[in-house]
Amino acid sequence: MNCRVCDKSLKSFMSFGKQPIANCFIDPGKIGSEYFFEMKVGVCNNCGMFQLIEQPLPEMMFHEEYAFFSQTSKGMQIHFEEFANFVTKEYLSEEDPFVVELGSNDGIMLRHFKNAGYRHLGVEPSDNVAEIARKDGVNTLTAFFGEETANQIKKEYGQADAILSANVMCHIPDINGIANGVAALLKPNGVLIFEDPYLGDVIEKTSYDQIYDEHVFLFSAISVKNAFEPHGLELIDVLPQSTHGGSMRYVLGRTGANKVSPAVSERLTWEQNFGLTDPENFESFRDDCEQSRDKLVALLEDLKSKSKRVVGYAATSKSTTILNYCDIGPELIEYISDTTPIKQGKLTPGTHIPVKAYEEFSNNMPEYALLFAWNHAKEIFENEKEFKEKGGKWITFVPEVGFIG
Ligand code: JHZ
Ligand code: ZN
Repeated sequence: MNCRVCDKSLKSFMSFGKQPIANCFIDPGKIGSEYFFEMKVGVCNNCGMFQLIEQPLPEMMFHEEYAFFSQTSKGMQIHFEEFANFVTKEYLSEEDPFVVELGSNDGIMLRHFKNAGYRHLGVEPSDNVAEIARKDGVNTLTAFFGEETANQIKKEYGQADAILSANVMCHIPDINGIANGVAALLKPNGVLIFEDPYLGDVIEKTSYDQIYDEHVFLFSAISVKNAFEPHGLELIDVLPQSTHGGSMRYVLGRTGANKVSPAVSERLTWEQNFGLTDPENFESFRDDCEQSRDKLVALLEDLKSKSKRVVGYAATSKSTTILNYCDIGPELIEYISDTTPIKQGKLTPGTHIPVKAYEEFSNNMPEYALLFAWNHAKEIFENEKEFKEKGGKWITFVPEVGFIG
């Protein structure tokens, strides 16, 4: 296997075992037809990119039945309004700007540009979520983004002032194709701004559930700089975000066209000192993952031996890695409640725990709830005061396995 970015040889430092498609919730009648792949990960010795060794084909993950809708969380709605304001204030000073978003999902961010009257275009491969955006008046093209799409957009709309993406860039294996597309589509003074879960947070918090089929990469400032520099794109700012358990927003422009914020060199130095891209340090990350897994299974088995009722809260994409790596099924977790209708009545990928509507949880509260959406803990604890008042206990596994809230 060679690195997807720089083509140098790549070694795996650990495997999370057989994993299914993280968002492929299955009909109870269709057990037996699931696709699995061995989820091994590695870090490139040359460019520092953390990546999956094997990733299922994009069409298997993103299609007209994609189960993740960005608007399900209030916190994320607020976050994307702030993101849009940040872009407008800092980077849209030219007249009649054109904003493009890659992987615009249901239009959670672009609608703010639409509302402000800006020319905009979303590029989204999953047609069901794209349709929601279109119904909302957000101009959306159903397509995967690459050099070809970039050139089509340029022909039809002209070059872009800002190309944005949130929790999308780390999903796309052909990062060089994306970078070429961006280089073709961006105005001379345009910017590429994207954010994704940050490798530094994943390592520090042992939040290994950020690793699943869709996340082919986990970025750091070092690896982003190395990936985009050969395409004439320079890292000009980095801004840490609290979303998804710790993310990083990267701002890039054409090389030499912008002032580079001191935050860039500060972050690069921090990552170097931390050893964020040193393959040796991943041996200890592997040990941390194994310990976390063993503790979580021990805790759930202990509760089971005491005949306690344990349910899961939120059938997140991340939970697929936890459940399959830890081999946790319906014998340890009665069901998982989730607010997304398309997931309800189905079974979790690979481990077949029933997914039920939120009302199942609120109408008959369990003694323990395993918080799979730990990244939304603040919002959830505020909404679930009654669960605590009734003596309910939250279980988490980030940054440590134990009880919280
Ligand atoms: P949440 C998604 O990951 C998918 P996920 C994607 N691949 C990605 O990169 C990241 O986002 C960034 C449910 N829920 O946001 C709704 C409740 O039931 O952690 C959703 O099914 N009750 C694009 O899936 C799921 O959680 C609640 O109160 O790990 C979303 O989980 C809340 C807040 C959520 O993302
Ligand atoms: Zn590499």
